[in-house]
This record gives sequence, structure tokens and C-alpha cells, in this order.
Amino acid sequence: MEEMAGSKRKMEQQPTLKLYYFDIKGKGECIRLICSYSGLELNDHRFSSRDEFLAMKEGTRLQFGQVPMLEVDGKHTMVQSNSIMRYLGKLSGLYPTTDHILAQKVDAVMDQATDVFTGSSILKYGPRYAIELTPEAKEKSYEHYNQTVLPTHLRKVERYFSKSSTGWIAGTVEPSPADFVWYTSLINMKNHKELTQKIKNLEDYPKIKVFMKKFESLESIKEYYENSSK
Ligand SMILES: N[C@@H](CCC(=O)N[C@@H](CS)C(=O)NCC(=O)O)C(=O)O
Repeated sequence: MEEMAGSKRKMEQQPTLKLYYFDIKGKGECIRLICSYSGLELNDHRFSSRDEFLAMKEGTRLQFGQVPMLEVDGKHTMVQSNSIMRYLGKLSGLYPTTDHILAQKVDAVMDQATDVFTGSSILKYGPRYAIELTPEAKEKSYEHYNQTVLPTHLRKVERYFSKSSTGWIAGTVEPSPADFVWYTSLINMKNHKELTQKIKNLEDYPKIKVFMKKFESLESIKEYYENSSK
């Protein structure tokens, strides 16, 4: 990966990019952030209502009925956030295209974010996964997730950061797509109200905390949040 100054790079020619997502951070935010960081122009379409999303879901443009969806040049519709992130990483030079070992590392840590937070998705959106929990079972599961499952995962992620010589999760010179995914996953974790404050404050994970600060100190990210109401 070429070393960049960490600010926006100018792209002579880029495809037109239109993101369809809700007006929340969720799984769309990493897409907005990588575009903002790399200087890719993005039309950030946020549904004005759930009905607008449902109307789109009934049509044929959402391959699996889910968003985020990235429309490219008005004709290609891309879904699955991690694969969209790889695509945008390739467009912007933030995904390793010649070092296949490094690329695998980036992919693995992105997939790991999915694994770490699958539990919280299930607890939040149980019926979507065909899981119906009684309030008591839900409370017990949250306790186990907060006390054991999440800390076990986060300790391993902390170790991963310890091994990085650059502070970025896969050890890349610049943030890779995996850093955008991890940053937004951790922000979403902080917004998940059933998780404990101790977890949200990342009290036991100083390296992850440093990563969050490092990410938020990037000029383009600061600029993005200064101009974003959410
Ligand atoms: N693995 C997919 C998950 C996409 C997903 O769960 N999307 C949710 C919003 S975050 C969605 O579209 N929910 C509405 C629905 O399923 O009806 C990804 O990473 O893009």
C-alpha cells in the first residue's frame, strides 16, 4: 500500500457512488467514513422513513432485501458491507491488492468484527434469526454476553492491536477497510444500550482505546463529524 499523508487524495476519475442506508450509523457508517477519508465522492442517500426502505425492499434492487446498498454508476448494485468496503478499499488504494497475505489479514479482521458482534445482533433482533427470547432469557443472555463473551473477544482484539506496529488493526501503513469496520462496530457497540458502561468505556482494552482516538484524530474524520449531525 502506498503511503499517503492521511488526508483526502484527489481522484481523477471515480465511478458515481450512491449509498442507500438508514439515517443512523449502523453498517453504513464505515462506507461513509472510508469515502470521506479517501476523498471518494459519495451520494449518501438516507431513507427518510422505514416505508421508503420497505418500498425498495419489495422491488428488485436489493439483492438480499438488506442495506447498506451501494449503487455504482447507476447500474451496479452492491450489497454486503464488508465486500463493499473491499471494493472501496481497492478504488482508494487502502486495500492491499498485491500483497495477498496482508489482504487476507485485512479480510480476517473484518470478518472477526462480524463474529464478535453477532451475539449483540441476535440479542437485539432475535426474531430475524428465528430466535424468540423471553425477557428473562434475554436478560440472562445479555449478562453472559457482557460478562464473558464480549470480554473474551475484546481481549483477543486487544492482543491483535498490541502486535500492530502502526496502530492500525492489520498493521497497514494507512487505515485499511478493516479499521473503518472496527471503528464503526465499536461506535455501534457504544450505542447499544443493554451493554455495560465498563465495556462501552473500553476500560480493560487500552490499545483499542488508543486506536479509537487515533482514528478520530484523522483530519478527514474530524471534518466529517464536524459536518455530520448524527
Ligand atoms: N451482512 C450484511 C447485513 C446487512 C443488514 O443486516 N442490514 C440490516 C440493517 S443494518 C437491514 O437491512 N435490515 C432490514 C431488514 O432486514 O429488513 C451486511 O454487512 O451488509
